[in-house]
Amino acid sequence: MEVTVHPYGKYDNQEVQAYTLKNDHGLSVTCIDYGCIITEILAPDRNGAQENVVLGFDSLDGYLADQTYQGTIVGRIAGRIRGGEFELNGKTYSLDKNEKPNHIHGGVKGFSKVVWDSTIIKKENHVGVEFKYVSMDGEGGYPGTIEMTVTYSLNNENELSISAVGVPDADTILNITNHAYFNLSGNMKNDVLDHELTINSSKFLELDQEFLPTGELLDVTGTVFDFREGRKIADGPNSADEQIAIVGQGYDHPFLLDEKLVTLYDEASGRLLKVETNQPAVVVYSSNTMKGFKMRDGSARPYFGVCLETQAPPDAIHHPNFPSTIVKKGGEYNWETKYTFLVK
Ligand code: G6D
Repeated sequence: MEVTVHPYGKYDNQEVQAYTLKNDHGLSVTCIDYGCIITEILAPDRNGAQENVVLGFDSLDGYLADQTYQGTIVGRIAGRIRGGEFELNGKTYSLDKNEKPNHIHGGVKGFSKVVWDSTIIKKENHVGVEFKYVSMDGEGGYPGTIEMTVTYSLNNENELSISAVGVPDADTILNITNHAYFNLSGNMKNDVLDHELTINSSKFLELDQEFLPTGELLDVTGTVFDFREGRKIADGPNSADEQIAIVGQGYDHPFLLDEKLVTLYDEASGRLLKVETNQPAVVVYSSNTMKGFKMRDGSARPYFGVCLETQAPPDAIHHPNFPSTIVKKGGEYNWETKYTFLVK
């Protein structure tokens, strides 16, 4: 296994480096210290052909201009916060309203839009990169200074483990996710409509016209949101379900996990992605309205990739019935998700 480092550009007068992690079985992961972005994952298909399975751009400029969070670590809060404000300990905090009138994905200078410090990791049974960033009190409008550490680690079992630790110096809220757009067809030769998604989830969150949770938990039974036995992603866009229509004719919904395991399978290539997490939910986003810009593998188009954003539910601070995103002063936030790349 090896780690290689190469220059990737400059942002805000800071050097941006790219790190490529390679194992002994044809799996490689490239990430950069701007936004901890995963820019490429080369994974073998059932015949051993190594192809890229994540959407992205072929230069830093593409990522700097990107408004769709391609490959990023999103935070402090992944998802939307209604009205761009919340109350904590009797005080109201006003956040960037970067999707007026609401806040989305950590705001103007969220975790996905800053350069992190990095240290490469070379161990006998894994290689990786440790990213660090100190989010100062008041950044984006959030309380407390948080010392963030995000670690990517690749081993010879074809497991890419991502962990995030946040240590705040004051009570705050924190709920990160990884916003990679997966497409297992290989070099984006197809869209993801034929991918089979399996999620052991009996409830998903109803969304309103602003894509924010209403607070209602809906039963998946008998709907195109029932992924318990596996379902083609196409079933959503082909459905007349009003929740599908409300988010642009696809999925953009948080699912509460009964089992913290999600699998994505592309029969044509044989690639199977297993996602295991310590998070209570996963937001499935089928890139419903993604269009109008160039990407590495062609023009962006709806259903070109699917995001499996493991996290606590969006806007949890406004829903006492959701898992909490409050982290107390002196506490420690821990987020873990492991991606295993298999074939069958
Ligand atoms: C759209 O609603 C979706 C979000 O879920 C996604 O994260 C974003 O695009 C990139 O706003």
